[in-house]
Amino acid sequence: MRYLSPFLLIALFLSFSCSQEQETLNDQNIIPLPREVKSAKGSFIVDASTTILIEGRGEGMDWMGEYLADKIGGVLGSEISTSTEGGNLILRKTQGDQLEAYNLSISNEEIVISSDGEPGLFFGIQSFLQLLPDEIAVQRPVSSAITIPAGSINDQPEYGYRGSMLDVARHFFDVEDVKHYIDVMAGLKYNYLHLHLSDDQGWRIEIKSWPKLTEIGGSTEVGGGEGGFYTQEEYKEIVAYAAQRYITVVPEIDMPGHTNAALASYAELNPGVNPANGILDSLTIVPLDYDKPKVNPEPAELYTGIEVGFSTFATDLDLTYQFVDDVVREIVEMTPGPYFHIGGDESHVTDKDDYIKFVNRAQEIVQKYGKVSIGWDEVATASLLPGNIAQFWGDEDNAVLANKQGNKVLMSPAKKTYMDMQYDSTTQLGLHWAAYIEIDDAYNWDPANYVDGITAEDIIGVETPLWTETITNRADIQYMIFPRIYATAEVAWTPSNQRNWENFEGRLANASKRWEMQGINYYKSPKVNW
Ligand code: TNX
Repeated sequence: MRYLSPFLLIALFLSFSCSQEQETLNDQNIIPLPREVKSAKGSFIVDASTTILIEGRGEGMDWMGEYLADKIGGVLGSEISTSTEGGNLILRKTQGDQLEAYNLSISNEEIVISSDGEPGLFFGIQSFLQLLPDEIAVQRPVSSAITIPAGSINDQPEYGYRGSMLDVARHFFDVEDVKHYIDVMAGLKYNYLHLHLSDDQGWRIEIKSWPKLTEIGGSTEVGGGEGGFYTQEEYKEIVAYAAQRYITVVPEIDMPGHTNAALASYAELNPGVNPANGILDSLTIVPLDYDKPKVNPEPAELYTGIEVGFSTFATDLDLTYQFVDDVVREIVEMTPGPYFHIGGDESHVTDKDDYIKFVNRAQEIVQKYGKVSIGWDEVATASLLPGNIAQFWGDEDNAVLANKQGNKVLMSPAKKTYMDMQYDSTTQLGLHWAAYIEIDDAYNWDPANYVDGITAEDIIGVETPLWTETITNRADIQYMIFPRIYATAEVAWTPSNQRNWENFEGRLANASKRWEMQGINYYKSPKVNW
């Protein structure tokens, strides 16, 4: 008989005394809620003899098998093996084009997770992991035999784009923090990570042809801290870590506004001194007067405050477009996903015609390098190229404008999805210019009827951004996203006629047991019976 360590014995005892194993298969531990969960007679016992069978070839299949074996091994307290010949926990890649849909079926003899695509298999694994004991969250051995009630889950997402944005420009977060963020997203079946890589306060991605962007522009952040940036190697590491979890990175370079960090790095990108008033235009709210000759542009000063809307590129300079071309080219070379985000928000000191001219040219550059542009909803005031996306955050007219041009909308209403918004008036972190967003507010809305005239067909999906003017470390990130990132995951995945706040609230309380074990700094909303 295998030697049982005292630790494992205690763990076994605890598992009997506070067993959380389910009697029948149900959805009470699964977020986002699956389409269909059916229970059946019987159960499957996962133990050291369980073998993962990998059926069907594909780039990520072996990794996925190991990932699952690792997680299960952690709660069993013993390793389990993977095989391509035989086994009773089957990862089955099937023929077809439903790459995100999956089926999970549990009988006395076997468990089968099947999908036409690797993403679907990965999502099936996430649902399966949520059926296992909570100790899975910390890889703590709990029982040498785990009973899973028989039944089946049939599932597929409502929207193809389920994203979250992390602002690494206002405060910089290192690679490990980003990986932590990715892990949270992966568990909730998100598939796009939007990285806000530049803003007035910082430039966070190495561009080899313009090295001062990070040398100078990356040297500080809101509040005057030391800032930071990702080398190209680090960025590739983030992209690869995300890709392994079936998450596609969407890089954003915000322009022509929100560009002070670039303007501080290179004098020649500045509009220059406006002779009309003698003021450095990029630091004023005075509209530029392009008819007047520019004199001696000076670099902007680094900026560590949180006001927005004071900076702009010189939209009439050829050099500006050479710069945009270089930046887009270098980032595209490292970005396998289909999208490049050009920002375009709050360019309050760019003349309207200049703004349109700039957005049109930026889109062409992105298209030249083979990517589809996404821009904040203001870009719909320019001429969107076919297929480009407007990310709705506040102005409904802009969403409608995009729709009229035949372009799709990505839904990020600030009043529902902005995780930097405070929960209520007592929240210490965050802002509240758009709204206070309690967990039920983040849950109770429907992307398909939020904006008049924009329906499900007009939408590619939903994204929940975390802006970080007030967020300085990982604990802060956790406080703002737990639990709201769970709510938006379900808004994006589960059809709205299946969603129900009371039911979600119960599942959220169940999920919090894992956060407690992991030491996650979550917001204990009074709306939830934790
Ligand atoms: C608005 S929403 C912004 C960001 C800020 C955020 C703070 C959008 C496209 N722009 O620059 O960080 O509000 O909540």
